[in-house]
Amino acid sequence: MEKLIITAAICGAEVTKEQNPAVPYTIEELVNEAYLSYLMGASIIHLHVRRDDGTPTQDSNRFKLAHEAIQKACPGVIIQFSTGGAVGMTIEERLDATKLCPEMATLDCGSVNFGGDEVFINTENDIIHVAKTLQERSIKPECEVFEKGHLDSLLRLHKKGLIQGPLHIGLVLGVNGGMSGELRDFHFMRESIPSNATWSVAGIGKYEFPLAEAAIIHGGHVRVGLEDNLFIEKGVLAKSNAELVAKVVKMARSYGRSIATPEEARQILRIKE
Ligand code: KMH
Ligand code: ZN
Repeated sequence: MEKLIITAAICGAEVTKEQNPAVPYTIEELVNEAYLSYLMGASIIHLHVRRDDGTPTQDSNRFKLAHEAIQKACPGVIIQFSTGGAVGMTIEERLDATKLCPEMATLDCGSVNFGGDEVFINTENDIIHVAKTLQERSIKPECEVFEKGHLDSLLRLHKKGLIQGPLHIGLVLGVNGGMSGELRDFHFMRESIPSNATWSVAGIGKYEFPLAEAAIIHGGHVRVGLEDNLFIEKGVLAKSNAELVAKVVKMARSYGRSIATPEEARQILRIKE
């Protein structure tokens, strides 16, 4: 089976140090979390940034600091900027950092409730606009889908030529308000992905490791990290992102799947085509 690409989502925009002190805020903390995850086997770093007080920001100056420092600490690693940012940011604010032309960035393929009054808004015009911006800047998108309608929208827009392939799809399952991370739902999503697309799964909260295992078995790729889940096992906080990555590496080895280097990940994702 193809080697496994592990993405480390080290920070996110919603989780806080109050929930888990290992959540990185400062540039130094971000770089440290990225570096240890990379050493452990992550070939992609999914990157959000924060102000030192933890406030999420999409400011390109802040991204520049993190981007350059992570590139220096983790030679060759693929850095994937979030264009999702935090709930409530405008689409232009969310795209600000893409002017730095990172190798990858997310393309969120639909709107979803994020609990309480929070709605993560991605209108069809937003999706088309982000896709066009990424294409103009030669940035490989990871097309994030939180439920089946997002996947259908993505495939429809791809067919119309508005989202460029080769497609790499990130299933994000288990968000409160999105599709659950139950295996039945995972299989429905997986089976709906065209065979010429690559895909990865991020299970939120308790779904992180069951879905990582399912992806390993079924030939997909895996995203883990404190953005998605704060616990290494039920009731035990993860000490670092690297600890979460290490658990996936061990799991992959137990199924005979070896881990892709960043260069192998580029080939699998056809980044250089
Ligand atoms: N923080 C969420 C509102 C992405 O990175 O593109 C959006 C998110 C998705 O995390
Ligand atoms: Zn994210």
